[in-house]
Amino acid sequence: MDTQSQKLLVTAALPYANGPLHVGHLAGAYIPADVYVRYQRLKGSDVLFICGSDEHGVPITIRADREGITPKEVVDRYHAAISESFRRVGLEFDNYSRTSLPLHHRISQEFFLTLNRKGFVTEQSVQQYYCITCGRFLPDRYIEGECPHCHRQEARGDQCEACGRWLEPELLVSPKCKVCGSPPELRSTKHWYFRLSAFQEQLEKWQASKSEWKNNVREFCSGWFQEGLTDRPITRDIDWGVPVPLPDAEGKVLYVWFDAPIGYISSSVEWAQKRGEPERWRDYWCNPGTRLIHFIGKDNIVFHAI
Ligand code: B3M
Ligand code: ZN
Repeated sequence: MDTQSQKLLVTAALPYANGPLHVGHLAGAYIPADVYVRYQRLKGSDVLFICGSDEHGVPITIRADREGITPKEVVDRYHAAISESFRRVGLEFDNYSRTSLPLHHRISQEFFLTLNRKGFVTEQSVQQYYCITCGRFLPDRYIEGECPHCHRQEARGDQCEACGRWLEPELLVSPKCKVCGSPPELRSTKHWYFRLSAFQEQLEKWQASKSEWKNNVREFCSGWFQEGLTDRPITRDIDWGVPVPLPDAEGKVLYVWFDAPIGYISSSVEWAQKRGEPERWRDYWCNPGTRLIHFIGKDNIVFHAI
């Protein structure tokens, strides 16, 4: 291909705005991405380099609760600090956005509504822990208890950090609300699920065509395909995030891993708007000749590759 006209869309994982950047983040994803972008530009490639702060998710609300401030105050503080770190290191994104922007909320909601209209979202009733003292449903990370495998005491509802096993909150022995320490009770609530299972065949074929992907990424995906893709809940009962755009969804927000990858797109749209060429993002995102390259940490493989 003529490298002069090659369009490259390069993204670097959106850092969580719940703490400062450290050297590991810079060395692992951001500096390699920046080096790659500079190299491609020297070669004459047409590159759009996109990033932004990931401002939703339970780690942010947990920090806010712990410090007695609002999630908005948490993300304002760390978005500013992270942006400043990137500036001082000399990292130059074409756009550094943030997922709390109304633009990002609107685009994420459009994705949800399109999937819903096409029948890829289903509503399900589930049993979930509820804290009576705090008066709310508890996301997985708000629950702690004894790990059923290694018996460590403060295992989290989603994972035990001592033995590394993935958990479900209902598996914890003597679960407790992480905020107030009371034992929660199971209540029924409803959530919306993305029908990932419907895409197994299509995704498997697509992945098989990506011979240039790194081996560890391909193997990781193959493992998921072998186990079989299952439908995933894409909503949460917290009051910080992108509201679920349906009339009967009071108090529900989109799961952070549903909206965060859309952040790459909304950051590109914001870039185009700032240039006064609001449709320009389509030259990259809607062009079948574009190469999309993600710089990410290994914990993020599944959310980018599948
Ligand atoms: N906010 C970073 C992390 O898992 C996560 C990346 C989102 S990329 C769309 O540490
Ligand atoms: Zn509680």
